[in-house]
Amino acid sequence: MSKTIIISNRLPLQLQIDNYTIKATPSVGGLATGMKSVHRDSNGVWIGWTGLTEEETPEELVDEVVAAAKKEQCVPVSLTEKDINGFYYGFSNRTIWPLFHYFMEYTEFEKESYQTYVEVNKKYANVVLENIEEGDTVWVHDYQLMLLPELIKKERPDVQIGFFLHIPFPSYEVFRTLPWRVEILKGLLGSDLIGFHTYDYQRHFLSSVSRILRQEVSFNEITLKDRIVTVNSYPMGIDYEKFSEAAAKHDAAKNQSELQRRLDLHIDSTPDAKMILSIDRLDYSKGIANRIRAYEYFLEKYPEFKEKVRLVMLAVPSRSNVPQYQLLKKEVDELVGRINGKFATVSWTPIWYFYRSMPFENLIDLYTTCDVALLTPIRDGMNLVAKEYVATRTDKTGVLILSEMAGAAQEMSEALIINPNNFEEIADALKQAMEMPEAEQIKRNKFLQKRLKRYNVEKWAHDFMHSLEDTAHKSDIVKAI
Ligand code: GDG
Repeated sequence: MSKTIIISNRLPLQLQIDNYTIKATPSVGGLATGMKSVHRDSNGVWIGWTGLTEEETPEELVDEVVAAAKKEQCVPVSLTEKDINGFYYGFSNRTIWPLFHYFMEYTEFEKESYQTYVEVNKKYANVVLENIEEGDTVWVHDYQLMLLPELIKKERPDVQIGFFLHIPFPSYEVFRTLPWRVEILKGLLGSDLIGFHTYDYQRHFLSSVSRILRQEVSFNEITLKDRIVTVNSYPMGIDYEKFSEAAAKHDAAKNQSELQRRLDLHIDSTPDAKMILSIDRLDYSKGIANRIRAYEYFLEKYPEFKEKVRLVMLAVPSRSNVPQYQLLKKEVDELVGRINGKFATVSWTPIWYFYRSMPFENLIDLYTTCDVALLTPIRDGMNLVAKEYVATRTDKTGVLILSEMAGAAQEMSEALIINPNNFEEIADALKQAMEMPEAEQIKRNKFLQKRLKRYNVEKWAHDFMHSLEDTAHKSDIVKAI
């Protein structure tokens, strides 16, 4: 029976060794939840890294690691500390991530880390090739594995390969600065189908292929010697039911939530103040520092809102080995301290700042308790948080303020769309959100929810897989000519 092989940098479960026992915890990210149903329904395997390096895994536990992964239909790729440093913290997160998010000044071009990226992509390829059987379909995910499609295709031209990029694909003028631009494009063209969140990323990619590789591109197809590569956009959805049901349950429990308790206890004795939510990984692409400055500007421009609003900011620790992330942490800590110091009164703290990750229930607590979500990425492939916030608004109230630089903005025009560099616009949107009549909030969210419910993550995965099946027919036609 043929199966689908999913490959991503990390497995959907994280393994840890505690006192010589292996513990598995499920990953919480959008990719993990999104692909769960494809993984479950396709009798498939998921290939990726467990989170444990070879150095952290005692020899006698290696088989147990494999067995723990196998229980969840996963196959681990074994990586060393050096691999992780060069491949993940190096080329993936110091070259590709900043470049593809237009942070040219943060982008490092280091030959050595690129070489590790090549080596590690080969390690993934070897595991894939060991697990492929005739008739299988392969779905590769994200920017850490852009060489993988070509490595697999070379050995197994009979297998259909799909690739999905979860981050933006930059414009040709930015992409062309990469010393390994040809290798990356050729790596991706090993796929039969390449998917992006938006039409713009798709367009940028096609333009790079035609200008850098001088390859003929017509509409959304690239014709190679022996096959056709299809390129299309598939905006990723969320597990709508999971979020809306959790929110309904939360509402019914009339909550003893952490936030509510704090307010009831009058720790901050302005319980009626409106709450503005901000949730992201602590990443420079998410525009967190800008957001705090824009909030400061809002309090200056509209002082009547002092003591009437509060920014609840969850910043989830991320990639803390990369210097830019350490600098950002320092900047955000200082900004929060400065603004709280500047505006706070005995009874009011303008920013509640949490630097940690939270369990799912607390996340739902934040989504359902906050009146406004303020998401201001400088660049963001999609931004699932925006979609999750809307999905949890069971009574349809709540206002989403969203950066036009997030892929999600293209499908969420009923939100208040802002330019994250324009503090004037953000301050005005905040005022508009504070004053928006409930009927208008409900009207906007009704449209948004309808769309999110219809195009959920299962539909997204299904559409991609369906298009991938179609590419097989196209290739048969090319071969026949
Ligand atoms: C990349 C692209 C694209 C966050 N904090 C906690 C937590 N989360 C969950 C959210 C959401 C996910 O993590 C974050 O997804 P985003 O889409 O917002 O951002 P990235 O992590 O940067 O993801 C992005 C995405 O891939 C998918 O293609 O949209 O543009 O950058 O699901 O709920 N979950 C829990 N605790 C937390 O503290 N449980």
